[in-house]
Amino acid sequence: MAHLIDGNAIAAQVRADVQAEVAAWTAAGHRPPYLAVVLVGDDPASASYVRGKTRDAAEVGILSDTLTYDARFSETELLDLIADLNADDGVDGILVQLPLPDHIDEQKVIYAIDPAKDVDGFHPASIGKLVLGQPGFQPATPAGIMEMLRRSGISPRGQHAVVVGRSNIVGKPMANLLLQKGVDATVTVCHSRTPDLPSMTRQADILVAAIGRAHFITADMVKPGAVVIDVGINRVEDATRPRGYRLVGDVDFEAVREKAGWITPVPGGVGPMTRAMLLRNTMLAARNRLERRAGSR
Ligand code: BQF
Repeated sequence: MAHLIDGNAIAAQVRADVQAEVAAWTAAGHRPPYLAVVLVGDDPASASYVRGKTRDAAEVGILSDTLTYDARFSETELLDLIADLNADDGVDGILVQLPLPDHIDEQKVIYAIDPAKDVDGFHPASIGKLVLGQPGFQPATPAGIMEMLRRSGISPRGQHAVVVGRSNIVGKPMANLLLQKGVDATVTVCHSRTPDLPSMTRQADILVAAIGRAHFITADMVKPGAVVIDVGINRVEDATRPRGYRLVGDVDFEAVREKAGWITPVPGGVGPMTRAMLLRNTMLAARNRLERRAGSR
């Protein structure tokens, strides 16, 4: 039976660390870090993610506002808003909740955010630094997974990590973090068009599942004793639940937990870590921006 990696508990540790950093920061006479959150459209899941993020921010002493617009908000209006937030010295971090409505080009929006305020780590400048192994904003989900491994005492050094999924937000940055000097995993990236996926995943000492399909990773695809990290958040119908559905990951949890050495649950695994790493990036933004202003004087 696998050890459970408790994302709620580890995220609470990270929040406590950020809370202490924020307290020291304000005690030194600085204003608290400030995060601007932009929510466009009426996707209930997005609204719920945003509420979770701003609740966590408040808990650790980070100030935030959520700027909410209906789905008719235009791309131009959004780009103008981002320009205003970029120019506002009181704003440390800018988070535009994804996905955006179809008439808005996400890439244009991501490029428009000042890289110094890119707390989601999606700007090409942030991704470039990550790939080059330089310090900067790291996308919260893969950064959260690295933190979970560290705090669980799991070292990727010399391990074969197999990442299933090649998104810009999870799969690609995850593979790059595992490849970093000092982390030293050997990394394979697989995706929906990989032939004979089970033969690949069975080679994984560390398996990261970021496919977006419920129960996709079955026990026969997992090496005995492997570390299994489940990034999926999928709704499956469940008449016994008040909302008529429940959340499951990309991993067939009940079967895989019998075979794996370590496993993350859904909910309560990677998701809470994603939220916690946003707080860390926001503290970093406040620190870096102050340093930059001091340096330019
Ligand atoms: C948990 C996201 C798909 C598309 C856009 C805690 C989150 C999720 C689950 C969360 C996600 C997924 C986020 C749990 C942020 C992760 O207890 O298991 C937190 O807030 N997430 C998002 O902002 O946009 C998404 C998934």
